[in-house]
Amino acid sequence: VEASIPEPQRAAWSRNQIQSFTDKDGFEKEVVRHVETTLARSMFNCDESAAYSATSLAFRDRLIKDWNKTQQRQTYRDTKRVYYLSLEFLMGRALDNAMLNVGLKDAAKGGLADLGFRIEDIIGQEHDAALGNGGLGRLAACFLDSLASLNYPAWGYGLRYRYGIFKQEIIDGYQVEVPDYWLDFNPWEFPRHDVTVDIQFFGHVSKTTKDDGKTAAIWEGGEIVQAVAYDVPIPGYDTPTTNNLRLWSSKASGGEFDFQKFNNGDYESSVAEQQRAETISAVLYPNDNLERGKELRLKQQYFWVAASLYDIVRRFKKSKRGWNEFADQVAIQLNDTHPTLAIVELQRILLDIEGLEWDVAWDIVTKTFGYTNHTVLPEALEKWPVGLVQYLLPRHLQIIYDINLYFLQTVEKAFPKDRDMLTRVSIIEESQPKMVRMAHLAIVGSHKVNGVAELHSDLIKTTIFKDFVEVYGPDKFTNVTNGITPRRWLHQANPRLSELIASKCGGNGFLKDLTQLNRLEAHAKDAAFRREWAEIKYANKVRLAKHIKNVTGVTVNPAALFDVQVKRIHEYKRQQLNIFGVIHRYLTLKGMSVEERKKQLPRVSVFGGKAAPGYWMAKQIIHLINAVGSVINKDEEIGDLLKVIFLEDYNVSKAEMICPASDLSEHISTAGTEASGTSNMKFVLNGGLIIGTCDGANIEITREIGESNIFLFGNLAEDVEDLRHAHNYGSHSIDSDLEKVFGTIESGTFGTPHDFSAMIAAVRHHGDYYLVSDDFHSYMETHRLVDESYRNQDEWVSKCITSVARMGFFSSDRCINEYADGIWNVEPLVVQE
Ligand code: OAK
Repeated sequence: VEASIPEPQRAAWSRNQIQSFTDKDGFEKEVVRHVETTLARSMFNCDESAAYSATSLAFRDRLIKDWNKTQQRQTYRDTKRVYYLSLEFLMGRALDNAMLNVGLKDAAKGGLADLGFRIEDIIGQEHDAALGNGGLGRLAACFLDSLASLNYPAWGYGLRYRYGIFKQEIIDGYQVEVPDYWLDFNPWEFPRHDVTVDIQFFGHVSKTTKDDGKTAAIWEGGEIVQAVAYDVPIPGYDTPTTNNLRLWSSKASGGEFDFQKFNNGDYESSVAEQQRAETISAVLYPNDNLERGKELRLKQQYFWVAASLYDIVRRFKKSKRGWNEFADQVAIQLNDTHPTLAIVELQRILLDIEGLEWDVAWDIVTKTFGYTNHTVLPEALEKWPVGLVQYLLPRHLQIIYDINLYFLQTVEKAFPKDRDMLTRVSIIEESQPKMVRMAHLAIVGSHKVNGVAELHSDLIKTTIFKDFVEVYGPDKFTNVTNGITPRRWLHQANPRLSELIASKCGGNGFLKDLTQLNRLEAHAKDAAFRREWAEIKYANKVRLAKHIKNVTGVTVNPAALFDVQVKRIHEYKRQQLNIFGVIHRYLTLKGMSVEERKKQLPRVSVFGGKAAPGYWMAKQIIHLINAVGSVINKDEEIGDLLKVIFLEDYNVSKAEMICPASDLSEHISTAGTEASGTSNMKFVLNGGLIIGTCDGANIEITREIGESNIFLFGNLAEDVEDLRHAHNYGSHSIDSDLEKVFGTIESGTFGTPHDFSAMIAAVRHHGDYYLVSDDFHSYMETHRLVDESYRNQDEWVSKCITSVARMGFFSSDRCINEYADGIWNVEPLVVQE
């Protein structure tokens, strides 16, 4: 609705709107109506799937109203908006979240019970929206939740992949990838066939002389692909603000297929063209912290960025403001370098289409963008061959060269005669072939660059972006430590704990101001409270144990210590260290007398996570975990003392079940490699303790919760370089306990030793880049401390309560407020109901 429609008219419309349900009976009526009309089924054959659909539609109807009003309010008030550009949004399920955020879950629970359903079963029907790989994508989803909950006028922009991250099956201990077709029935998206953008690729650039005698570039020819908008409502918690996530889907321009070709009998090629266009948004690249440089990936990036910018500029132009106000109205955040072409695209729009002068345009561009870096791993830093960019986006390459030229001129002035400096900071890498360095382009085109935890933000300033700190000074670089949404990761995932916390924190206020958790601290020594707390943890473990039994057939004892490592499988995250540690534990148990064994603490080691399909070593790690599990889990001498479980297809909804059930979780990356980590926060918030290295956000978690509440081990980031150097150029002796582990693997205990020889060789013969051997002893010692500590349950539970009480800092609300203040300069839009 346009802002120009007179207020009385609008008020009349809203009075006449159908009222949404507000209680159980109203909800039931809506469900029946949707089953019988929308789904065209009778209530007599309404199964769980139909009940899920109808429940979702009932809540969706409610959301739509808030959503429309939010969009109207934001248009009418026309304040500055934030645009979060992310190639990944790992949303998980929407229904439970919508019910909680709207505040009518109890009504739905009662209504579904009346209709003969259990609400958990209905929630469980939903397919995860898994349009992301891991940390970066899930962070984007938490940010959307916080932006809406805090009433910021904000949009997410992404791609509507037909296939999200693959489903993982474990067959004979190996990962097998199965396509994730998730769009069968998705009530949470709204196709906007009227919101389309034509996106150009290839072609050539010519010059023309304008009326004023100046020359302008014209990008012509090539091919056009159409972007179609699909909108997903993002409800805030306990607020009517419902923001929009806009995902673009690709389609051949000019309709279904080319009728000309069809009529000429060339049916195949007309369909082929359509399919080629649709390929752009077909599949999410399944790599985490790794860039493969595929042409289709670059096409995806430009397609999404160009459609989003067109949309943003179109919205800005409606306000009839001058370009000098653009950066006061628009903040665009780049989630890593994937959307960096947006910088070039905005410069192109301002220069070639709007006719602004270069300097005027560039000033607007740099004031508009902020860039968040999410990794220091060299293999994840994006670079594109100049030739590929030239071929796909000829005009953009020219602009990149100009950006680089002007940038290098300023560097040259500040650092005269320092050729090396110019070579190092250049956006173009003078390699064979030449490459465009996207991180450099992102830094040059943004007014702020941030890392995602203190250590990480310090590291980017002293390593990969060191030269840029010299060029721009330190103020351009800042830190915003990651956070998580307590709505999903506590209230939704762990309702009983959330309720218990609310009973001591004066209600649900902590869900919007997580620092209120500190009111719990006084209760850590209260024995009755600790009992209730422990009872909830136990119940959560029973639930996970049932799931484990269902999917693996293995019985685990819920009284055992649940030791969990779930995240993408990557050598730097060191699942190999964990499984070597498990083998060591097994050997130790095997070496004990029956009497001694009886004194040991039972453990369940739970692993989960996907390996990128092309990451061979990560797949070997999965195989080893499964091979070890199948031997240990059958060993009757060991019984409950040790079980090793690999849970297949780890995803957001499984995380919601796993986090509440862990006693100990592992965040054991080589120091200096994990930018932040966010599951560390989820596990602590759910009353589990951490074993971890001094890496990423573990460091700040330690500072907040206290050193006595976390099990830290291993070498520090500052020592990593020297250790690696020593491995390669000095002597490298392997920890003797680790050698025993290797010996056991090599003896064939876990199947054909050859399968695992590369993993062992990586430590023994190839420089042990991830410092597995260096940290092994300290890791095992620390696990012994964990056992000791867990024996004293009173103390353990008070540690857990104290930790939760001190986790207030790690809310994504705090994080979003820091971005809003320090980078975007935007204010919440207060809702007057
Ligand atoms: C993925 C692709 C390219 C670059 C980085 C990533 C990524 O997922 N990085 C992760 O981002 C998270 C959110 O900031 C961090 O918590 C993780 O430590 C980091 O690995």
